Amino acid sequence: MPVDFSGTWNLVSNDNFEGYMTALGIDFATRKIAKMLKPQKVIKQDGDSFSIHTTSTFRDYMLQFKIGEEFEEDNKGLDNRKCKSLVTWDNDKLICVQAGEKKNRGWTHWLEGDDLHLELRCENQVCKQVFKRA
Ligand code: YOG
Repeated sequence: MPVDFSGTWNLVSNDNFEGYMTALGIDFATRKIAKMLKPQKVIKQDGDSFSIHTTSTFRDYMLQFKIGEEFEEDNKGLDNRKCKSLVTWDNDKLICVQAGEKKNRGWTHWLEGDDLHLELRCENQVCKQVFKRA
């Protein structure tokens, strides 16, 4: 049985989100707002199909994908750059590679104890987020 990320998760820590946003070219004013947010993730996992809905008081972002199937991602409301994204399993970790203009862009999700972890990567910046079940 694979791990199950399904559930509603609240952000509890957010390390170097500023560096990650700067690498994505997010402007100063938007970064100041974004770093105050405590986003929630609602994850639905059904076999190889996932939806990850990240919501906040400022912007929302919805992602749907199937493991092993490359898709066009528009990052609408984030940096708005299009990329070709692919999510695969690496043991119990969910790994997304976001190929496009930005080098080394992607993210990794995994569970640790009762917590959901997320590493967000762009160029030479790594943001580390931890979520707890709502
Ligand atoms: O998650 O890709 O779970 O999509 C990353 C924000 C902030 C908007 C959030 C809104 C990057 C202004 C999504 C925050 C900074 C700043 C709540 C992370 C860009 C713009 C939406 C992500 C994956 C993995 C699923």
